[in-house]
Amino acid sequence: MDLNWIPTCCNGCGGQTGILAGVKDGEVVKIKPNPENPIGVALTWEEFLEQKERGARVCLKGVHAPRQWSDPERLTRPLLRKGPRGSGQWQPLSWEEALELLAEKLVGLSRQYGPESLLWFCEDHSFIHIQEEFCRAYGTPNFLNHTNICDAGRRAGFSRVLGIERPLAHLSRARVILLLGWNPLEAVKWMYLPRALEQALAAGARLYVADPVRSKTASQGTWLPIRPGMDGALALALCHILVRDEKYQRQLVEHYAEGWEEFRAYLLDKTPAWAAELTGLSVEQIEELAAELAAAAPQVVVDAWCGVSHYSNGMEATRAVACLNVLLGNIDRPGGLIWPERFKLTGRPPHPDWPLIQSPAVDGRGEVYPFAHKSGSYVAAREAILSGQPYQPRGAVVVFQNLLLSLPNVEKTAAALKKLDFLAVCDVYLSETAALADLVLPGTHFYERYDLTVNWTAFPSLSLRQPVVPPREGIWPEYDWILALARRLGLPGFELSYEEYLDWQVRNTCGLSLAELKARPGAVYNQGPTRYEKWRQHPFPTRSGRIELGCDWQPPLKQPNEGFPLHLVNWKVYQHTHSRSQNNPALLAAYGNNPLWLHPLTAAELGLADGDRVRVESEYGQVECDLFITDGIHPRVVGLAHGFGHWELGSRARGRGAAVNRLLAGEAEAATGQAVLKESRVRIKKI
Ligand SMILES: Nc1nc2c(c(=O)[nH]1)N[C@H]1C(S)=C(S)[C@@H](COP(=O)(O)OP(=O)(O)OC[C@H]3O[C@@H](n4cnc5c(=O)[nH]c(N)nc54)[C@H](O)[C@@H]3O)O[C@H]1N2
Ligand SMILES: Nc1nc2c(c(=O)[nH]1)N[C@H]1C(S)=C(S)[C@@H](COP(=O)(O)OP(=O)(O)OC[C@H]3O[C@@H](n4cnc5c(=O)[nH]c(N)nc54)[C@H](O)[C@@H]3O)O[C@H]1N2
Ligand code: SF4
Ligand SMILES: [Mo]
Repeated sequence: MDLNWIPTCCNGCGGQTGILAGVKDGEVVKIKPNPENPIGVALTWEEFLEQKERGARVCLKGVHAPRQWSDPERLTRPLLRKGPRGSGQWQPLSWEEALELLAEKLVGLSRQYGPESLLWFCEDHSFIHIQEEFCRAYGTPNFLNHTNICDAGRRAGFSRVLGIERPLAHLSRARVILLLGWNPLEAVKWMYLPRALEQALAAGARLYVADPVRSKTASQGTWLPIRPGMDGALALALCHILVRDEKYQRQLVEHYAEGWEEFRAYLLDKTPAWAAELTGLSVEQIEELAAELAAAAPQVVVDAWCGVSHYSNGMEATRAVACLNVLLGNIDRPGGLIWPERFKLTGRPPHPDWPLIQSPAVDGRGEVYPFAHKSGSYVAAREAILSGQPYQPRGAVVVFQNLLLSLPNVEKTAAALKKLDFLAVCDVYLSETAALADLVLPGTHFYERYDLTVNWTAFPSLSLRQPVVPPREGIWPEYDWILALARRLGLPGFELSYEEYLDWQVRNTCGLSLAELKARPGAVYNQGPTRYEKWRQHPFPTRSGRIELGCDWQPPLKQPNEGFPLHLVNWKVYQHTHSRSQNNPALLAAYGNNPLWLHPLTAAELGLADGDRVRVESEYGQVECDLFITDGIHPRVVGLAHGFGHWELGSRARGRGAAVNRLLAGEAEAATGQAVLKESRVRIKKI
């Protein structure tokens, strides 16, 4: 078939993989990887140049995204609620009417309660600058984005030690790899990762994966079935052994770090026996791991993602992992943890006529949560709606977020959203969150709009998402209605069209114009080389300018008890993205339900068999699911994939599987406000 191949970036998840969209007669027929974009190729400049001839990769969700674009169940026009919230009665509106209503509501909120009574929630990549600027011009400090339900705890843990929010694991060149609560072969954050791990293994690297579940990544190496929430103990015991045996790498510790003596003292009682008791791993396993890491250092990676940071002790556990990497001497070294150099994407400079925002944010960022990410805290904002403290939020705009299924404790989220005077939601589908709105705005599919992406690679790289087809009839790109709303409200600084705005951003980021970026191969601008050991020239971006060693780890708050004797964990599956992909028929055919995983020994104890229907109960809610008996899970742990249990979104998504967030307490991690998304205890009963 004669297709027109247009370079753009996938947004099936936050990975932003470079793709070429094959378009014919206004239809996205097929997609293939874009080898000019490093995300599907390699982390470092040298490997990117060497490997792009071999092609790039996309994942299954990216391959099947055209099915979501063409889904007849997508929203195509603004909807106004009729009848009670959530009753499912809607009246279609024109965009003119919808924007008039939205403008009237926002003016009303601001006049009656002050602009800070408006909360704005959005995703963390897509057209977020313009949304943040809208909030600044309107006068609310309550701009929040989803980083704080994603990796805010991880960022804070690494940042406190290294000043670097997101060091990147150089897996391909590592000789020993220890992954804690990270499953990059399924929850593929960046499409270069699976290839990098394959390369490391082919070159003889040893892989250890600590996870209560034998994930696909764990099955490629030595699985360490750790007790949930105990990763910090493992990392600290590894530090203890390195110090005890004087096997740590000295250069960074002795010449670039603060807090060494205190940290050393802190480690004294973090013995392998102490960690074995907590983690359920053996002293021998821990000693072996330390010896392997020490022997291969500094060409080693220890990295931790959501399986560690989605706990009440997640920030401190990540901090322990960061300190361990320092002792292994791998910071910004080949085969270690790389300090990424990236382009800095900024919106326009602040507008002189925007108001000075006096009110503090409602979610305690920087105060109650001293190490909060600038994305705020959704969980704390939800608490503020429910409690009216420190002040009462009255309205919310939610763009590209499904708060009902993504936040821990579904009931609480529903109660909070129902309490608002006004809720507007912009989504591709009538999601669970949209279903509770007063006003629903149809969102674009990512084939239908622009965006700029600063890539998570070890060299500056900027890529363009561009419309490969026009928005479906009746849909406005999100940025266009945000600009139109700002103009309607008379807010200064929103005169440019979005293309002009983007042109400004591209020029200020890399010096090219938007047209020049579009014309580049793959619509990408890469600037090598990768530079290592940048700490030789530059201070670490911490307060002291040095590495700051230190940790204050405790076991997680929620331990199983008599009433709720099992841990419940959850994870992402390869075939789906969070709660957004479950109406895609091709992905449902690949993975259509999320059974509860249970170990055969525990099943025998409880008299349960594979395929049984069970009720899972926590202190906060209950769900029903089918059992999947497997020895790929720790015997004291049960687990569910995240993203299922829809009661809205679309006819194919509805009624499949269980929503794990119904079972979670809905707390925030104490230092960062990060949502605690994996720590839970339950009991199960046959029904
Ligand atoms: N297919 C797919 N890919 C994705 C996404 C997606 O939705 N779908 N989302 C993207 C996003 S936004 C992110 S942030 C990344 C996240 O990527 P990951 O962090 O890899 O994602 P998760 O599956 O949430 O968690 C990883 C592992 O932690 C384990 N785990 C749970 N509790 C514990 C524990 O106490 N200790 C340890 N050691 N492990 C534990 C889980 O069993 C799981 O295997 O994935 C990205 N990639
Ligand atoms: N229990 C538990 N909860 C978790 C996690 C977990 O591992 N366990 N993972 C957490 C993590 S890491 C993350 S990042 C968050 C993600 O949480 P969210 O950011 O809320 O992501 P989704 O759940 O996919 O919801 C996105 C919504 O946006 C809509 N949408 C998709 N594309 C577009 C678009 O282009 N335009 C518009 N306007 N709308 C669009 C979708 O239909 C969907 O309703 O979830 C967190 N929640
Ligand atoms: S990982 Fe898959 S879904 Fe996510 S951006 Fe890349 S290709 Fe798209
Ligand atoms: Mo995430």
